[in-house]
Amino acid sequence: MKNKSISLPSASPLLRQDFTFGVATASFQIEGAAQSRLETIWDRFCDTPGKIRDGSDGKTACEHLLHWEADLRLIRSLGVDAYRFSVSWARVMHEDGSVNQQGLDFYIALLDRLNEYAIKPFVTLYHWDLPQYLEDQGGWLNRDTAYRFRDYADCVSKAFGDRVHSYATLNEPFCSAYLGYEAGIHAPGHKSRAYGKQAAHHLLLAHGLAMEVLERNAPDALNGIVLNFSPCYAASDSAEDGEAAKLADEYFNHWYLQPLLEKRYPDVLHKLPEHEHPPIQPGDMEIIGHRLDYIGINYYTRERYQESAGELFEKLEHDQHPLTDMGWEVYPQGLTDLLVDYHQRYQLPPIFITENGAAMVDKVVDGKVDDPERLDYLQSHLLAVHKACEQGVDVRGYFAWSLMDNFEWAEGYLKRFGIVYVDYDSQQRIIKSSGYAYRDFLLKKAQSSGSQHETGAR
Ligand code: IFM
Repeated sequence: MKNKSISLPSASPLLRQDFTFGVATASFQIEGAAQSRLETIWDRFCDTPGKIRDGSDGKTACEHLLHWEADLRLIRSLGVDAYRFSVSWARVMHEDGSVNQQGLDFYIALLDRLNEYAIKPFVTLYHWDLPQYLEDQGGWLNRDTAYRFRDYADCVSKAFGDRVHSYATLNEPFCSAYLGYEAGIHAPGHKSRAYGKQAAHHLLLAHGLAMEVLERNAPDALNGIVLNFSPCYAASDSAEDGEAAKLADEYFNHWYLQPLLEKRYPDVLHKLPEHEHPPIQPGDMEIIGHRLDYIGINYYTRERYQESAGELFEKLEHDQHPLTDMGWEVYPQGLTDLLVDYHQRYQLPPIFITENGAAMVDKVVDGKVDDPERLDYLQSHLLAVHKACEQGVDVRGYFAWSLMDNFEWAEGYLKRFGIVYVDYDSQQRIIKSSGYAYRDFLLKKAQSSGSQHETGAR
């Protein structure tokens, strides 16, 4: 069934006035203007032949640095409550640790304009674009990088003052550590399980150290972290496949969540040889387990696993339809399942869905982009969040990924996630039909919560 609009049951908690709806982006994926910042690991990775599918890079991207004012007007026109974006470490700090004032001023102007528009700024401090000079010193394999991150967080949060509604220390440490240091398909492109676990630990440590700083410098902001999860399902009812799915869940998901909430790594750790264990030093788990105001959850799809001879588990290909243009199964039930599961297992802080969306093949026809599959995706996943709330999960917000088409990492510009289309030749932005539907949904919500407000009804 193709939806033409977005709607939710009338008593849905998502329709409450204080439920935050937003759109999200990240620095390297949209900013461009690479000449006015330091080199990052993604610049270096893009320059390495064969790493990016279309041979592209982030030098220009959406030229957001040039068009940011129009982009903010675009965001305002969508009627969202919040805008989630990331700060480029390489744009705001020099190699010697001093501040790049010009870079910082860009973000301050952006924050001021958002506040003027009454759009809440959700700032991510690290969305994968590590300065290359730090990678040259070992990157996330080097424990010192965690302390450099703390210094960066300190400097930025002091400069931003009270302009920020919410900070996320890291976006998806799983991707930085696993894809970047273990599987080698993201920057910096290392391939070693020991490296993956070492990088993950230093990322989590960086998070904890930054939380201490944020609590001091931005006590009124909501301070937390953004994690990505793909719930793990067993390929069959067999006990062996069930065990494989459980181990995969611990390896890919709980590896990042359990240290934050319970100050320990999951039991699958003991199935790894000693040299692949994280380099935990005394006191680390206390730092990592710092109290969180919220957890951001990014959800796109689920995974299925079966037992494997000689390995902990084996992942199945996505063969259940529909699939997005990334080849990822559209499985909204997975979002409900994971929220309810984590709610039952942990003492969760409030949750924001900080990314959710789909890459689809978009075409401009007569100046318009009709994307019914993306609209269906958004509709079904909002309903999935609603169902989780009905089962007691405390979800406070939802951000569509992404505001606009952008540089999709190893896929270059081949995949389009935006609710706004970007013509990369002219840099023209065209709101897709999913973007209009999101806007209309938010408008209706604002009108009805306005009238509920007047009548005092909920
Ligand atoms: O584009 C990415 C984003 O940077 C992080 N989360 C997943 C998105 C889609 O792959």
